[in-house]
Amino acid sequence: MILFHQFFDPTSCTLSYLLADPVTGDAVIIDSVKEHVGAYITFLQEQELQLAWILETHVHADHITGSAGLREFTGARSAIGTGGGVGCADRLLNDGDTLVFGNQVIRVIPTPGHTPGCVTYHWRDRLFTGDALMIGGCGRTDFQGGDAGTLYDSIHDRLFTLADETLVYPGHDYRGARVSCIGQEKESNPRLAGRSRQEFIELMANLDLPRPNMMDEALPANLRCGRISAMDVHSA
Ligand SMILES: N[C@@H](CCC(=O)N[C@@H](CS)C(=O)NCC(=O)O)C(=O)O
Ligand SMILES: [Fe+2]
Repeated sequence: MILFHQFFDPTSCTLSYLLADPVTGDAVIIDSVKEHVGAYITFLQEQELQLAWILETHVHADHITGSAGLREFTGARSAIGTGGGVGCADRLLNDGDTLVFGNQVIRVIPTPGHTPGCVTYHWRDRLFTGDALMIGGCGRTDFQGGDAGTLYDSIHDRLFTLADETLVYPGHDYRGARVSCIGQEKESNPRLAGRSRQEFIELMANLDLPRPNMMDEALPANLRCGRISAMDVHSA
């Protein structure tokens, strides 16, 4: 039985993850994408898994979460870091909280900076870092309450203190990479390696990135746990 599956959404370059307990068949999905809810459900059925948790690493600006559809079809509960302003989630997560599915445990590590409510999920030998630490990159800090100094501290104090061999599975990759590890990012991440906190803040202030294409529809929908409102279409 499958324990771990990585999904890729080519439109937003989002990486989503399905984790499952091989004994009980309980599963968790991290950072689902609305357009792929049908594919996730087919996958769960084929693998005879029951979805227990729908987890978000943060309020996404570039795609709409699959949370609403998954909750409706599977009855699974949703969870997101506290501080993200998402009151509709079934559970709001704090530092050190644990999520249990079958005999598996996920630990919550707050990693704010890209947004104030960003969390990293730690399961077994791997981290799901969302848009805190990416492979050879990191989340931008120029909107959604982002703060480069806070992101630097999250990465250095909460992630780079973990064992070098801990695997890093990010929320996005724009260059075709799929997995890294803490040791590799410490040594060779071009935004971080050899840079002081002040240098990192300066670099992040000058990235000059275009806004995500879907930002205006994604943000309000994700703040409602993925439920679409006629209001969004109206105001768009
Ligand atoms: N062109 C992309 C923009 C993607 C983007 O801004 N991604 C955010 C994550 S929500 C980010 O932090 N990117 C970091 C980077 O590009 O260095 C889109 O429209 O989706
Ligand atoms: Fe993001």
